[in-house]
Amino acid sequence: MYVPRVPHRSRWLVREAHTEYVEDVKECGKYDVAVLGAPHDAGTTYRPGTRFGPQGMRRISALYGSYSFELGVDLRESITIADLGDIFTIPGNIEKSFDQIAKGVSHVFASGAFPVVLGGGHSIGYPTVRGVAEHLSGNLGIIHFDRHVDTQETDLDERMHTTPWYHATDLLNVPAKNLVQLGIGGWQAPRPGVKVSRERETTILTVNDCVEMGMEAAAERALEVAWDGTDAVWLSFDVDCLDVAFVPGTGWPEPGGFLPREVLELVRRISEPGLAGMEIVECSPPYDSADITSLVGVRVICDVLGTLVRSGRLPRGDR
Ligand SMILES: [Mn+2]
Repeated sequence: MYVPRVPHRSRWLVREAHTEYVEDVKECGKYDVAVLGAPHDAGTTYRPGTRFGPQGMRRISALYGSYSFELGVDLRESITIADLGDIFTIPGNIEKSFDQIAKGVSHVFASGAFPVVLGGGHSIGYPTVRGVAEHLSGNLGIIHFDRHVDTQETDLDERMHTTPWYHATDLLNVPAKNLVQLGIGGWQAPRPGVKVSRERETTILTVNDCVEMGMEAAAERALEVAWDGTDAVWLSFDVDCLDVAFVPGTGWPEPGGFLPREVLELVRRISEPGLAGMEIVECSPPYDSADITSLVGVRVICDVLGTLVRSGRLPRGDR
């Protein structure tokens, strides 16, 4: 199968050289993890630039080693990681880009490699989930970190980055009751989206909810919701769930978000039972300062992969 993409020679975690740039996308199933960029920001409603998110995260990934003292995991020893480059998205065409992204993620997921998608704006949440859900006989849950609900049907009359979960939960095997949304709050959560979240009975945990109940209890609640009757769970991580101080490089920064240590604890806990794949979205290097937003994005990926290794979910047992 041909997945149209832009060859991208820079490699994820390049300093440690434990990722391999894979020219032939048909080979990705030989790896435990496949990183691919979805540089699509045409669905952005205000500050653009997330098309450079994959570049930004790849570049800063060179700062990380492969070993985590806290997790007791060395990724290089434990798993193989391929970087497939970027999916060929069309800057002026949202719907066509959705088809490209869905096709790319579908191919990677079907290959058996764990997909790590570098966004891109949050509009990509719909096609990424579509690409995974089509391979499942059962249902898919979604754990969604964000300050914004992203559940309205359209924005500016299009399927923008404020709308992915309306369309994802329209898919037959992606029930809205298995969508849990962590970190919602502030003055940017649009009322049309909140109305849809209420109607479809998604589960919203605000930052204050999580702080009051504690991160452990919040993660347990998220897992209960996402895994209730589902076969797999997708992780969608919008960097703006963190306080604006930590993520200046994003389209809709919002004060009052999570602290890095809070969000990393949540991410580690929700990854433990396994995931179908993950995406990091809304990282916009043109607005970033000293690459710290990209640094957060890569850190979340490393912690998810490390947790999956530690809990025995990676590498895949069947190879
Ligand atoms: Mn957001």
